[in-house]
Amino acid sequence: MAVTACIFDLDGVITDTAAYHYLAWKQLGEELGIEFDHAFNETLKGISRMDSLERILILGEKQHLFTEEEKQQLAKKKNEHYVSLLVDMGPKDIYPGIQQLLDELVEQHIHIALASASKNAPMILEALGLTKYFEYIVNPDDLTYGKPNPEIFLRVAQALGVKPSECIGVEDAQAGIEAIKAAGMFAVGVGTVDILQAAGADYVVESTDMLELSKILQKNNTN
Ligand code: B16
Ligand code: MG
Repeated sequence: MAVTACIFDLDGVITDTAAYHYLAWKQLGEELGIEFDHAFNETLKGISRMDSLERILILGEKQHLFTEEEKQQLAKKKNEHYVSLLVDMGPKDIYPGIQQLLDELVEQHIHIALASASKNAPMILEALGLTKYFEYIVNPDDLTYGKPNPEIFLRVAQALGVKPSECIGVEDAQAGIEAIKAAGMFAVGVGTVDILQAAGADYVVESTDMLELSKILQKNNTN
């Protein structure tokens, strides 16, 4: 099957914002008396801001202690802290191999789009100097469901006017891989092989410097 589009996740695929999300959630958790570790943080990857907050409150059995408005305020506070941690972000923070992959996709006339759950995604792409590559960026405010629902990936295919079966999705999170597969796309995982394969990834590399377009297309062909 010919590949006409490559759809990227942002956090954990293009750059390492996951570490900053962790710091900001951890601090908010401490203020609320809820402690969590890296393993719990893994379950927040790819999950929207409000859903992440809900998961943290549930962990601390405090989900019923706040009104919807108070939860919005807590999420706002976390986001302000998170954004403040991104001040020095620039092209140096692009993960290895990503710029080359984007250039190869352009050369091969394959559409490039972004399916990130992050409302900060346009600002982050701009800081990285990568906005020009992206033909379409999903606005998470326009979505009803979060990953692992396929809506975000299907929205991209629809916007680009391509068939899901002709799309490749690149993700670091379990929820993201599940979303790509539920959308009927070829899923490339970046991260721990066992975890991402169990989530349904068709091809997994341990780090972004191992992402080679020719290899991905070859794996997609033999799939
Ligand atoms: P924001 P992705 C996701 O981005 C992150 O993985 C997740 O940790 C975060 O909560 C979510 O974006 C929302 O981000 O608070 O910036 O709107 O992995 O889908 O690119
Ligand atoms: Mg991610």
